[in-house]
Amino acid sequence: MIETAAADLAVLSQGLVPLEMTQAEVYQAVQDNTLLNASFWANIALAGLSILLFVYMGRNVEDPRAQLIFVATLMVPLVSISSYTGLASGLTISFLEMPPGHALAGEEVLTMWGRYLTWALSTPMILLALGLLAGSNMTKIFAVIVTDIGMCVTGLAAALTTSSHGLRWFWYFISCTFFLVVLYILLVEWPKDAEVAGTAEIFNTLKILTVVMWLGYPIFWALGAEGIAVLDVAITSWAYSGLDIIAKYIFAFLLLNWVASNESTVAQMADGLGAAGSSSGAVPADD
Ligand code: RET
Repeated sequence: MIETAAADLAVLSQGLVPLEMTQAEVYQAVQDNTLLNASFWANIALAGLSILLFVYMGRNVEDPRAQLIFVATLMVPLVSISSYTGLASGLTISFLEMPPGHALAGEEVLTMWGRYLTWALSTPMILLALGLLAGSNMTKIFAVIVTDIGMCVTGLAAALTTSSHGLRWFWYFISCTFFLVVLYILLVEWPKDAEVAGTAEIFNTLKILTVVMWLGYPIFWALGAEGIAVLDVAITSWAYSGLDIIAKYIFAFLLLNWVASNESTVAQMADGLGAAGSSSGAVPADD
């Protein structure tokens, strides 16, 4: 207590402003940046509309597997509305001083760390829905979800590291390695499963949409204020918000629309959910 007060006094006596901003000050900074604020509110509105639409679309779905796809997909706009409310209120934004070597070294950069945190909740739901659609076995669903969470959490670490510029990029590299595993399952494993399950056509459409959109996130991270800073904070935020609109709401609409009109296909799908090691769903022989 006394030490903290002494440290505060030392800071003030040197004429320095303490780095920490109050939540109200961060909120004011967001309010003052109309373009940035709009990138949050556009998504709050779209997430709200998506929730209502998806609940309506799923009202008659009865098959448990189709229902699970609906529940997982519905979680995406639910997490999104919370995520963007956290950003719009300043709760999940911090101003961080960039380390030496960074393009904005010594400056305080607005960091939307809440995005990376909430991706760790929304992206596993997208992957669960896709894995169920492909008729994946449990092992692949588990593997893709844990590596995806690893990607988001290490991406969060990259954004929050202020001690060393090199370590920011090392975290980024680790996150990209996790991402490669996710891409491998999406591009190599699940297409084969979807072929067997009879859902290849819709799966491949959603796979392309997902892979193309998801590749945009690490690119904009690298170009934005947290990376090499060629894009300003509001533009980067709009880039993420735009990707979110396609990767979440449009993706979810296409998936749920297909599931609602092909419920019987989903109900009859051969899958490996009961047998962790196989993709056929066959009961293993006991000899
Ligand atoms: C980061 C930076 C570090 C390297 C990589 C990233 C990838 C992020 C991705 C995010 C996808 C988010 C979605 C959100 C929907 O709610 C963390 C930007 C690889 C792929 C689809």
